[in-house]
Amino acid sequence: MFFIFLVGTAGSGKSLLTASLEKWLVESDLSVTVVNIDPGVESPPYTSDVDIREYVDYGEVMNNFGLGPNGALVASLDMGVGSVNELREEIIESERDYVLVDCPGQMELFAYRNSGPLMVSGLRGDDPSLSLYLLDSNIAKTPIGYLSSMLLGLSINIRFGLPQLNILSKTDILMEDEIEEIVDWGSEVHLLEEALDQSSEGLVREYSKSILDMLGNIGSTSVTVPVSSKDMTGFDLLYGEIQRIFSGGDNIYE
Ligand SMILES: Nc1nc2c(ncn2[C@@H]2O[C@H](COP(=O)(O)OP(=O)(O)OP(=O)(O)O)[C@@H](O)[C@H]2O)c(=O)[nH]1
Ligand SMILES: [Mg+2]
Repeated sequence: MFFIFLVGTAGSGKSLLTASLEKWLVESDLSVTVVNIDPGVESPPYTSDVDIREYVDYGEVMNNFGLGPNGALVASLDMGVGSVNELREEIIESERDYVLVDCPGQMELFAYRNSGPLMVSGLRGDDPSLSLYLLDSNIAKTPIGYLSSMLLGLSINIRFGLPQLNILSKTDILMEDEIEEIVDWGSEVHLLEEALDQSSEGLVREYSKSILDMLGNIGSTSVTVPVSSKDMTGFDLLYGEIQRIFSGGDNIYE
C-alpha cells in the first residue's frame, strides 16, 4: 500500500486533485482508497472510503465548545487523532494499491501543531508514503508568492519527514510560458533570484536573497509538476514522479 498525502494552502485544489488523481489511477487499472481527514468539509468532489467525519462531528465541536470555525477545526483534528487506529484499520482492510489522503487546508495544523503530523504518521504506519504539496497558481505566479509558498512547504516537510513533491495546481489559469517559468524557478535558483530582483526592492529584496541562500544551502531545489485537475493535464508526469519516489524509477505495479 502506498500512501499519498495531499497538502497545501486553503483552496489550493487538494480535494479536486484527490478526485481527479483517483479517477486517473482507476482508469490505469489501479485500486485506490480515498481518505478524507478534513473534519469541516461539507461536500467533497469524491466519495470517500474512509472519513474522519464518521468519528468527529465538526458542527457539534463548534457548538459544544463555543469555538469559531478555525478553532473548531483544530479541536476536531485533535479529537480525530484519538481515532487514528480505527481509521488505519479501515484503510488496511480496503487492501488497495494506493491510499489518497485529502488533508484540511488550514496549514497551521501541519506546519506548527502536533495533531497534523500525528495523524499522518498514525495513518501511514510503516507503509511507503509521500506528500504532494500544492502550490496554487494564483499565489505561485509571482516570485514573492512562490518563495513564501516554498517556505511553507519546507515547514511541512520538516514536520512530516516524508518525501515531498511540489505540484503547481490549476495550471489552466496560466499561459504556457508562465507555467514554464514557475517550473524553472524550482529547478534553477538563479532564475528565481533574477525574478525576485526585478519584482522587489529594498528590505523585501534583501530578505528574499537571504531566504534563497538558505534554500540553496539545504539543497531545496526541486521538481515541480504542473497539473490541472480541471483539464486533467499533467497526470502522466505526476504519476511518473510518484513512481520515481516510491521505487527509484521502476513501475511498482508492473
Ligand atoms: N481552474 C481550476 N480550478 C480548480 C482546479 N482545482 C481546483 N479548482 C477550484 O479551486 C477551488 C478550491 O478547490 P478544492 O479542491 O476544494 O481546494 P482545497 O485545497 O481542497 O480547499 P480546502 O480544502 O478548502 O483547503 C474550487 O472552486 C475548485 O473548483 C484546477 O485545476 N483548475
Ligand atoms: Mg479540500
